[in-house]
Amino acid sequence: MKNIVKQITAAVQVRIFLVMVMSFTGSAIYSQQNVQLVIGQQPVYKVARAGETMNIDGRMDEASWKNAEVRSLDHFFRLDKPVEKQNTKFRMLWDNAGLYLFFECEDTSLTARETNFDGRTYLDDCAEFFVVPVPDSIYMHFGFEINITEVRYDYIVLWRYYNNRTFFISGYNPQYQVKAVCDGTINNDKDRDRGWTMEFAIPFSAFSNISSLTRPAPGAKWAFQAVRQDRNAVDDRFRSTSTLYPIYNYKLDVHQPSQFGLMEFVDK
Ligand SMILES: [Ca+2]
Ligand SMILES: [Ca+2]
Ligand SMILES: [Ca+2]
Repeated sequence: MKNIVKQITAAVQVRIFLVMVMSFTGSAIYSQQNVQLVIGQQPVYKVARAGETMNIDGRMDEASWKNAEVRSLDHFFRLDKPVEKQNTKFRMLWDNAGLYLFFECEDTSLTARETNFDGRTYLDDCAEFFVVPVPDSIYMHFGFEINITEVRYDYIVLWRYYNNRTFFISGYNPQYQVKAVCDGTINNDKDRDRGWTMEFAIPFSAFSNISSLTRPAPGAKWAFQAVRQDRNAVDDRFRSTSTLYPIYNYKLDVHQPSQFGLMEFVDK
C-alpha cells in the first residue's frame, strides 16, 4: 500500500514538474517577464532637439539623429523561435513643429500585404507609435501603424471605453510624413533580406489642441509606447512583436496605457 502511495505521489510530482516546465517555457516565449512597473518608473526617454530641417526620406543623414537617444525594442512576445528576435532601434527628436521618429530594423524576411489605407497594417512588418500628449496613462491615445510599403493606419484609441471594450476611431486621419526604405525584396520567402528603416515627422497639430495641456517645451513629459511587428512568412499573421516599454501581459494588448513610458522634451 505504501509503495502504491509512493508511486502515485511520484507520478503527481512528475506531472506538476512537467506542468511547471511547460508553463515556464510557454510564458517565456509568449509573454514578457519582469516586475510590473507603473508609468514614470521606467527610464524616461529624453527627446533631444532637432537642430536642422529634417528630410523625411527614411535615412538618418541628418546630423541631429546622432544626438538622439537610441533604445532597443527588447521586450518580445509571440516568439515561435528565438531566431525571430530581430533587433530594432528606436530614436526620437523634436522641434517647435513636431516629433520625429526613426525605426531601424534588422529583418531577414520583409513582409507586407495590406494595401488599403486604415487597413490591417499590423499584420505586416510594421512600425507602431502610441502617444498621449500628457504625462499620464489616461484612457485615450493617438496611434500610428505604418507597414513597410508605407500603408497607414492611424486612429484614436479609447481604452476600455465602455463595458471594458476598447474602441479604435480610424476616422482620425492627421497630416504627417512617413517614409520607409527597404533593403531586400518584399514577400519573397525564399531569399534573405537585410532590413528596413522608417522615418516620421508628426506635427504637434496632429494632436489637435490636446498638446496645449502640456505644451511641448523643455521639461514637459508625455506618455508613449513604440512597437515593432515582425512577420517573416507570407502566411504569418500574429508573430514576434517587440516593444520599447514592457507590457507583461500581452493578452491585454500593447495598447494598455498603464504600460506606456514617458518621453521628456530636452533643450539640447
Ligand atoms: Ca532623413
Ligand atoms: Ca485613420
Ligand atoms: Ca519581417
